[in-house]
Amino acid sequence: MSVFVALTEKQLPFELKAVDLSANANHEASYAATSLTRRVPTLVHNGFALSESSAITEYVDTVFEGVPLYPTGTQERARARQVQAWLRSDLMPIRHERSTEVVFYGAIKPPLSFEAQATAKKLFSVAEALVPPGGENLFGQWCIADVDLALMLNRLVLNGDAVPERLTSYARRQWQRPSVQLWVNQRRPPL
Ligand SMILES: N[C@@H](CCC(=O)N[C@@H](CS)C(=O)NCC(=O)O)C(=O)O
Repeated sequence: MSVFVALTEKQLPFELKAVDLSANANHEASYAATSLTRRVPTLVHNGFALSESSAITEYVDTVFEGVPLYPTGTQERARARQVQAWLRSDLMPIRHERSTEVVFYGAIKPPLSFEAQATAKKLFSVAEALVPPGGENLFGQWCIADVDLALMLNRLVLNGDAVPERLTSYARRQWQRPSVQLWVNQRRPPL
């Protein structure tokens, strides 16, 4: 999602190729030849292939003009990277119990375990410290870390879990961004 949004925000022409993970297509020789880590997403640009979404969005922001994907200030930029790295390496109970099926297929999952509830509290306290009251974005101007944080919050919001009002409004506003809506409304194969 973040790579799709990044390419769309930059108004770059690109071709999207789906990889069937359920058929282990990411381990086939043709895919492994482009993705060192055999994971999705992988960007291929002028023969250069790169996996790991935050590495890709940084690359895209560095190489292409247009809407900035990261804040321009050094410290805010570092903070945006911190948010991205944290969201990708922590909060596993939420990711397991509120998979992206909730977000992109409208699935509703059973109540959160105690562990996931504790994880949600941690997410809320970090997000409340970062999202300015009444602010639309984390760092004034929109950046790609807003998409990542909104996705994590929407795992809970869209399942109907209790989420602080301010964070719910933030996640819902971020979700209305046209590049995000383009991804949300992509045709997806049935589960
Ligand atoms: N931190 C990575 C995560 C990538 C990732 O977990 N990709 C999953 C699908 S969402 C994948 O390729 N799974 C297949 C596998 O690891 O074999 C990123 O942001 O790109």
